[in-house]
Amino acid sequence: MARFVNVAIGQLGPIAHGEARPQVVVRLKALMRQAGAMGCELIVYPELALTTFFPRWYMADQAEIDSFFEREMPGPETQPLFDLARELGIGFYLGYAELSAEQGRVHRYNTSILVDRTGAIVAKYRKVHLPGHAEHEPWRRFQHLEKRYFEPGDSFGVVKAFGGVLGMAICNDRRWPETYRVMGLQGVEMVLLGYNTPAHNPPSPEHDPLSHFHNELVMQAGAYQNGCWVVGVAKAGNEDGVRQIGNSIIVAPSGEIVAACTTEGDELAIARCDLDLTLSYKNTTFNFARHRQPQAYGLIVERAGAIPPPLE
Ligand code: CDT
Repeated sequence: MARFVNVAIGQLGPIAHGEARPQVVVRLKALMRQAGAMGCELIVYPELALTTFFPRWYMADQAEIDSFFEREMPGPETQPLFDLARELGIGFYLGYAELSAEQGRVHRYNTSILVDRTGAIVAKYRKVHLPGHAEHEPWRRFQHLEKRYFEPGDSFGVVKAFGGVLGMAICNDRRWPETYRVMGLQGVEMVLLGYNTPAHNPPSPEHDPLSHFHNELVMQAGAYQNGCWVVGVAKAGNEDGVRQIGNSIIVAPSGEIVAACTTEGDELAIARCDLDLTLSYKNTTFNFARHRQPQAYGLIVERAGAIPPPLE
């Protein structure tokens, strides 16, 4: 029997600094209702989808920093989203800043959750590849302080949900082939990922005109090389003076883009994703068991930075 997942991209336009959680949740619910009206069973929202992208500011006051974090999920302000999910029978991926206390220590992560059609959280993922920097760099027009505000996560898991094997990643993770391959080795059939990508990257402005190309390139390659669907969803537009790319897309296991947003605002795009389209890739060109040569890949896990051979 064919296995289809009707997936919606729930792209968000900017969330202003002063926009309160309940206002944002109203926007998320409007997109969820549209997705329901179009027959979708899963909607994917962006990274840090409840607030502005706060790592663009240097903050020294911990109380101010923590005002962007969620201490519980669902909490009183996010519960209405879970209630609507249950009412409509739609699951969702949601990115948010997580503040948790574990073994007497406070931890802060850039997190996403997967919620099933009953409104239950079935998986949680903590962003592994935190981009940017940890100290204030005043030369930048805006900061990218994820390395200051978050700890990295330590794994890429997958979960059986929506009739298939699903995995999650967040923003910068999508640029790293290891992200997809670690999940590919667990049989992932669909990777969900939200992002906030500034149209301008202060350390490498020469890449700016290529930001859509790079966005599509990495997700298309990740999908094809692992025979899986990839659903990439932006928080887009001019957010507090910083423009972020949209370019949200759904990529098939062939590497082809099958759905895309065209604006930088709140926007839905949908696709009927046949999970069995993964099979011809997983069973032929990317039959891992048959073709991979792990004995040749040792450096991948032994070494982080590149060490070129010494000069003659
Ligand atoms: N949020 C996030 O991870 N953004 C990064 C920006 C990279 S430049 C510091 C991204 O990969 O889009």
